[in-house]
This record gives sequence, C-alpha cells and structure tokens, in this order.
Amino acid sequence: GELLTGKNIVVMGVANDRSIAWAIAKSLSEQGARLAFTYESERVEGRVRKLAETIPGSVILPCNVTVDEDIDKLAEELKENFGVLHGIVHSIAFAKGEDLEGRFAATSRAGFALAHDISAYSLVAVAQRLHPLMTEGGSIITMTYMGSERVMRNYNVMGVAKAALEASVRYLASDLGPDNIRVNAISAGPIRTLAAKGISDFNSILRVVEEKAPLRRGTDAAEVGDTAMFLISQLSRGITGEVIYVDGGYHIIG
Ligand code: 0WD
Repeated sequence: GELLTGKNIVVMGVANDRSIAWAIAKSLSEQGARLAFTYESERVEGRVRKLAETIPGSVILPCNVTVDEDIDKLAEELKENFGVLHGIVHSIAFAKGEDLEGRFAATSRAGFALAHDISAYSLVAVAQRLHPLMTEGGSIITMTYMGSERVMRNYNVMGVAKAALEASVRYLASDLGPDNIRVNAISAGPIRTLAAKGISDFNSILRVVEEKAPLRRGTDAAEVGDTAMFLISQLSRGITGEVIYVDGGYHIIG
C-alpha cells in the first residue's frame, strides 16, 4: 500500500537497528513516506546515518532535545528540506541508571528534572516549534509505557515522567486539534532495546509478559511500527489525545 505517499515525517530517537523508532521508520517508509531522521549526538550519528541511508531520499539532521536552539534549527532545516511537515515520531527517553533501580523515594532533584526534561518536556518543545510546519494538518506520536499508571519495579522516575508525557499528549491534542493536528501515544510492551538495558531485571519483566499477556508472547518492535503507521496515516483521522496499547493485551490482566 501507499498510505503515506507525499507525506513528510520526522523520526526522532533512532539509536540503532533495535530502536523502536527504527521499526516505525520502516513501517512508514513501506507506505511511501519521505523521512527525516534526527540524532542526539555524534555518539550515534554514524549508526543513524548508516541506517537512514538504506531508505532512499532520507534526510539526516542533528537534534539534542535538551537544547532549544537545536530544535529551532531542526524546524528551519525541515522547512528548507520539506516545506510542509505531516508527521512527528517522538521516541526519546532518558533517566540516570541510579534512578532506575532501588527505591523511587531516593530520586534526586537533578535526576527527576533530567528524566522529565528529556522524556516528557521534549515532546512539548518539539511540538511547539514544529507544528507551524504542519500547514496541511498532521499527526504527532510518542512512545510510553504502563509504568505511568502502575508501579513497576525499577521503572521509578521514568514511570512518573511517562505520566507527565501522557498528560502532555492530552493537553497538546487539545491545543493543536483546531489546526487538524492529532497527538497520540503508543504504550508498548517491553522490547529489548538499548533503553531497556537501563532497566534492572528486564528479563524477568519479559518472562512475566510472555506468561500472562493474552497473546502469550512479548511485543515485537514491528507491530509497534505498524500501529505508529496507522496513527500517522489518515486511517486514524478520528483519534487524538489517546494512549493506544501495543502489548499483547498485558495491561488488561490483573
Ligand atoms: O521496552 C521498551 N524498549 C519500551 C520503550 C517500552 C515502552 C516504551 N518505550 C519507549 C522509551 O521509553 C522511549 O521513549 O520507547 C522510546 C524509544 O525507546 P527504545 O527504542 O527502547 O530505546 P533506544 O533505542 O535507546 O532509543 C531511545 C533514544 C536514545 O538512545 P540512547 O540509548 O542512546 O539514549 O532516545 C534518544 C537516543 O537516541 N535520546 C535523545 N535524543 C535526542 N536528544 C536524547 C536527547 N537528549 N536522549 C536520548
């Protein structure tokens, strides 16, 4: 199919070929989208470039989301390269390792602020600066996790940041809806990625999901990619401000 022919989409958060953002990029590209990839720093630039070059016509741009000037520059570059923007994929999160284990009660002020800055505020900062490019309407998606609503061992400050992220999705959806810009989140089941390496005891989390989820298996990045494609496409034109679970149904089980 070619559901996204003529659509320009920026994908933020590819770190390597296991990144959820990369699976999303592949699903978008299969439907004919033109993609721009952003990378956080020179540390990941080479890897992102190598991956992006396998999708012909892709643009590769730097953007550390903690730096306002980087996002301003991104807006300028996207305007130059694309003119009109139709979609934003935000697949970015970070917390210090020491804040992803032990007691949440031990979280430092700095650790709390950093996790919220990169994992929640960055969506607001990006939407704020890029939505003016969405002159034909648009769709913004972000990635979240069930630790936002339930206490999940070790997820700690990231669960609190994901709660802020999901609330931000609702407020952004309300603000941008009149411009026909939709904002949604995908709540994915655990997937083995670089970010997941930061979560202590990730293997046992995976085992529990495989045992208890209605589909009796873990979540595959490609199925998150296809849901993201749906949310970016016009097939989902009536959906905004929503959190859609792609977790094999795990979250319904008590
Ligand atoms: O089980 C999982 N893997 C789940 C992940 C389940 C449910 C949700 N998620 C979420 C994550 O919380 C995150 O929001 O999905 C999103 C993507 O995570 P991922 O694909 O699992 O992880 P990864 O491949 O590491 O991509 C996240 C990337 C960073 O990678 P590293 O590992 O290098 O920190 O976010 C990017 C970076 O590339 N990132 C930034 N980008 C721009 N500016 C920044 C920054 N300051 N910090 C991190």
